[in-house]
Amino acid sequence: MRYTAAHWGAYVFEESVGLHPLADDPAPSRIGRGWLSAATNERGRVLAPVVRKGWLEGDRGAGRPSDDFVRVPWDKAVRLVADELIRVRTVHGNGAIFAGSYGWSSAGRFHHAQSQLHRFLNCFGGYVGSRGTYSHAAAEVLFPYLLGMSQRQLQDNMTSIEEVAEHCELLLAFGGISGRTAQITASGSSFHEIPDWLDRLSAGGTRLVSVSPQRSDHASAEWLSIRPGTDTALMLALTYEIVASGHENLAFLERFTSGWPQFRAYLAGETDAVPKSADWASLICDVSAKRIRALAQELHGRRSMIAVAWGLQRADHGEQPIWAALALASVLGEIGQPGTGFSFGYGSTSPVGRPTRLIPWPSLPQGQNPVEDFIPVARLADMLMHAGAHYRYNGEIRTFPDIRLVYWVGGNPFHHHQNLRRLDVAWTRPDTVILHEHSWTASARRADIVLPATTPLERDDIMMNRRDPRLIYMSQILSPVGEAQHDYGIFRRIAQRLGFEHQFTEGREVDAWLRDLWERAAEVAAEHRFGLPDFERFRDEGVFTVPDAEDHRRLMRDFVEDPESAPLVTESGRVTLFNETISGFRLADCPGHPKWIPPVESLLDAPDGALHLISGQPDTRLHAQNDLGQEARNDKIKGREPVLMHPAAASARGLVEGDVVRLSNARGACLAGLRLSEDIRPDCVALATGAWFDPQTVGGEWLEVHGNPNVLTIDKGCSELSQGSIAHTALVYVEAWDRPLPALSISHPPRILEEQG
Ligand SMILES: Nc1nc2c(c(=O)[nH]1)N[C@H]1C(S)=C(S)[C@@H](COP(=O)(O)OP(=O)(O)OC[C@H]3O[C@@H](n4cnc5c(=O)[nH]c(N)nc54)[C@H](O)[C@@H]3O)O[C@H]1N2
Ligand SMILES: Nc1nc2c(c(=O)[nH]1)N[C@H]1C(S)=C(S)[C@@H](COP(=O)(O)OP(=O)(O)OC[C@H]3O[C@@H](n4cnc5c(=O)[nH]c(N)nc54)[C@H](O)[C@@H]3O)O[C@H]1N2
Ligand SMILES: [Mo]
Repeated sequence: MRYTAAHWGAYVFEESVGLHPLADDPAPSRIGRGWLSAATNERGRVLAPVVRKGWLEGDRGAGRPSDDFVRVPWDKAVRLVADELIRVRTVHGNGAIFAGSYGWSSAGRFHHAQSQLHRFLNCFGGYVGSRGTYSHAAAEVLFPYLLGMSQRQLQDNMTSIEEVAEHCELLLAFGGISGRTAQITASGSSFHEIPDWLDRLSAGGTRLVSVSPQRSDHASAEWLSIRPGTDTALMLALTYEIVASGHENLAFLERFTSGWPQFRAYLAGETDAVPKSADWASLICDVSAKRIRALAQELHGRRSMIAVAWGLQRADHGEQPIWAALALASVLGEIGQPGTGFSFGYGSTSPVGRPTRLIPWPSLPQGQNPVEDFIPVARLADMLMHAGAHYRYNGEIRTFPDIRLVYWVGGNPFHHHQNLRRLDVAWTRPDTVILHEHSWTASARRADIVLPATTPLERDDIMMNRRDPRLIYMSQILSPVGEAQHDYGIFRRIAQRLGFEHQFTEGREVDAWLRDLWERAAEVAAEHRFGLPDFERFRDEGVFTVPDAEDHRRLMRDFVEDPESAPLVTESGRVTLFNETISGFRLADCPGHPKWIPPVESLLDAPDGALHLISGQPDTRLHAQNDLGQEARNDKIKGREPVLMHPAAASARGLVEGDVVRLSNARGACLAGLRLSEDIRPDCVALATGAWFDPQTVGGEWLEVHGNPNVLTIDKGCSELSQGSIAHTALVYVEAWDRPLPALSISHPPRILEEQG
């Protein structure tokens, strides 16, 4: 039997059936159903190396993305890439090469695209990188100040969901806990336990209250429908009401936190004359004051967990809901107790809180990057547009580099970035964009040199996830499509031309690298007191199951048991409810304690007819991956991405289910297919991310015709502290589209010319 794996699960391949999930996966992801059809859809695949015609003729960017491509032989493509790298390095230096290359690429350990690129460019003298993620940039910057740990450490030590099921009486989940997002585990997973766990929670008597603009997160939870972007106000009010009724846990606050007096003064309104009461918050968050007060009383009397989904901080001032939630949990004083306290990211991906032993499996060594410069990941367009400009980030004043060459492997900025129309303008600035892709994504269409990569189905690799009890040998299942090669092979050829092949490959073929990874994995296993089979056996059997994999964590348990001997690595050794360092940065958009700051755009001051746009993760695919696969296509309405709207909002606009609608705001406009649902607030619409970006000129107007929400989102940082993406903060207008439906252009490859002579 041949196995393979993806971020959405592990699979067995059989010629007659195709891919099917492992038999004991309790809730296989639907995303896998679209994988094979996407990978084998030749109209979606990059079949050969191509170069933009204008670029070949000397144009340095202006023709992106409208030019045709010219198909070139591999040797020529390799030469063009090598020559251009040399030119840029010679004229501008390595600091002019941007290779942050953010993106999820595929699950295998060896063919991890971004690691391959970074290893390659480190041999070449380095590159400007990026810091943080689109997933949780605000959390990454904030948690070290608040809790003295990185987001990763926090996640690794997250209280086990089993403990929550056993001990928690009230799970208050901001942003819900959703089986939709729990389909995914970065770098692969052999099972999906969250839906099961949610069922057990309710069966076991844990009350789950989901605070969200959408009910969809968990059917049996109580739904507290909140106006998006206002959770901080609700959290502050819950805290205020608990204090007002004299139920704050002073013993916990005094022993385990610092800055309570400053934060309490703000809550009480001593600093701004605004007590953060339920009456105050209810006008902001649209939850009744009575309900807020009742919830405050329910919380303090019960063993409760304050859970925050990642999505909440992907918003303007995204630091605040995290900090306010932590403050609420501190006032309740149950942090570090079994199954209660504070959590971040349950369900946002599957492994958060997974009761499985953490094993730090090895990965591909990337070498050292001699260039120190970086940007916060979501400041991409700002960097390209404003070389030399200053900006603030995490207490520093930094300067945007002058980028002449962009090299991207394993990511899709024209999926993930906000305000794509702006990015399209910024993207004309660099001289050259080089990209490896297996699919004709919007980013591939906007590159000067596109090199065809294989998908994981076309090569061997190993899935080794730090938090999965199984290791999977990913066997090649398909022959490479067209002239596709794996990224390692591509880099090897370019490295050869540049004269550092041996440094890049260390003389190893793929098989030797996989064996090397396996040998290093065996050392890690030995440290964890178990053995791995030899490589051949693992390859033949396809699966290895880690023995005694069960492990339960409890966030901040040691600290709470003994704060003197296990202090947090923060400025006070405790949870900082007021943080001197952050306060010292003097940022208006992120002061020294959790604070309600109205978002740049929100329903609170929305013009008539405006709706809040939620653009979360798609149920049918991973971001923009597999958008041409059957599962995503079957879900579309007249070929457009479905947008979810409340029936009342639809009838007010004369719209019915199945209509094509136009969503617009000052930044852009897109079409989508209307789907009605009572499970969303009437003042919100939800359009998932990931429909392939397909801008066209229709009737003289710029229009994205497929349903990509990032033509509507705002390209601005959460704050000058974290500079994270604010994808969830945007207002839109929705109206009927009664003009002829423009054909999609992204379901066909771009025009590719044969090279002349
Ligand atoms: N509006 C809005 N926007 C968002 C978000 C949101 O919530 N709302 N979420 C954000 C978040 S959290 C994230 S993480 C980002 C995700 O953004 P991305 O990670 O950029 O999105 P993907 O579609 O997963 O892009 C990965 C690309 O890698 C390619 N690929 C896969 N395997 C390989 C390989 O082996 N080699 C090469 N060369 N390429 C490969 C795939 O074809 C795909 O195009 O999006 C962000 N954007
Ligand atoms: N199927 C699928 N799963 C995925 C992914 C995918 O592409 N497809 N991507 C993975 C990745 S990279 C990431 S980072 C995670 C992201 O995981 P999350 O960030 O948790 O996912 P989102 O869908 O962005 O948001 C979660 C929920 O937040 C709610 N929400 C939005 N705004 C607000 C608000 O202001 N207040 C409250 N209370 N709720 C709000 C939305 O209704 C949404 O249901 O998902 C992962 N899982
Ligand atoms: Mo993400």
